[in-house]
Amino acid sequence: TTTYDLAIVGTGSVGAAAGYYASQAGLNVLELDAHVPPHDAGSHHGQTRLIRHAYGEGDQYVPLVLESQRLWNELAINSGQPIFHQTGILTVAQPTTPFFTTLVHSAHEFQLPLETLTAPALQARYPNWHFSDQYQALFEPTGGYLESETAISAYLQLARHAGVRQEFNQPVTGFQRLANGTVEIRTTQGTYQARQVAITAGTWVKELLPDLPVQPVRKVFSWFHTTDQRLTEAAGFPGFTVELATGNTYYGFPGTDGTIKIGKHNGGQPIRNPHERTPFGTYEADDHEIDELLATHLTGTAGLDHGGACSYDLTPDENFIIDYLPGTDNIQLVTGLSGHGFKFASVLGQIVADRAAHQPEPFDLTPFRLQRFHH
Ligand code: PYC
Repeated sequence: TTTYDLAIVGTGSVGAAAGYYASQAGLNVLELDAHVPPHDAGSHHGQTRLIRHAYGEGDQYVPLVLESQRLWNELAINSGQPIFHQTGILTVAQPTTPFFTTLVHSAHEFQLPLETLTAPALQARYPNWHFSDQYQALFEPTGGYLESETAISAYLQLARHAGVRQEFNQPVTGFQRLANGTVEIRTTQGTYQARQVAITAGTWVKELLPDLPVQPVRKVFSWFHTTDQRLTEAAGFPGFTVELATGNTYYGFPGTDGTIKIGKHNGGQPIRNPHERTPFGTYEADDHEIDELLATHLTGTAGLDHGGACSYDLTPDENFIIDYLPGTDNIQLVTGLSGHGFKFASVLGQIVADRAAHQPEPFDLTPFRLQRFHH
């Protein structure tokens, strides 16, 4: 039987990128997934994901996201697909909040373009936004959004052409390290062997590694009707994140095709398995997730069109886990992306591929080690 250089367990956002970059590094790669990606059982569906460069979650993310952006642009060229839309990103919050101050700090630290707008200046530029003077806005012209499913399809197609073996609709049921270090992976349909493994199973990683400090959470997002041209991508309405004084945080995208997609970043329902991730509408609250934002701060929408259900894999500090499985040097783990990971999928895939190919590591990944939870 073949012993693969790298087997990927979970070929979603990070896995699809990892498989492609590993193939480019000359590795013999096996991609596994429980479904046929792109699909809606993970955390990559719903068409779009924001990409922000100045980063309210911490400076440690900026070198990663800048490389990620470079790789997305390269993927757009190599695939001929519209992966990235440079719409800019607007962040609205009270200027004393940690997210706001960290974002401003990261922009200074890495010399990223960032414009500050008072609440009246924000409304003058984007008349649909309404905030009192306790809020300020930050506009980052270089950010925007990614077409998430398009990007995954592009990676999978390029990987397939490069000779990567893709075994989809094949849930992984377990794995073990053999005496010689090779890893044996069992699926519902067979057994495979690989010298290195990357576990990029997203929300469902605990089905393989139940002890990880990762909490799956059901999340919904919604598309609202709009006929207001000012909310559209064509008119220059940017992607956005908003942190209200109530503590609720929202995000959204410029309108396209008569709808605008908006979600709530905090909250959601903790879940234990895929069955508990029920479709949009099964909770009363689903239809009202965005009420607060639309009632007071954003005008121009005209009722809910439809919604979707997705999931986050939250760590206790909402920072990523990028590491090796404890006690191993050939089983990589990328998980706990905590609802802000998609934008990094390209660089995380590159990191997995570099590690598997024993290439030097250009990033400081110590903030993302699993060990931080064991003090
Ligand atoms: O990281 O910008 C983000 C984001 C938006 C929605 C969920 N995460």
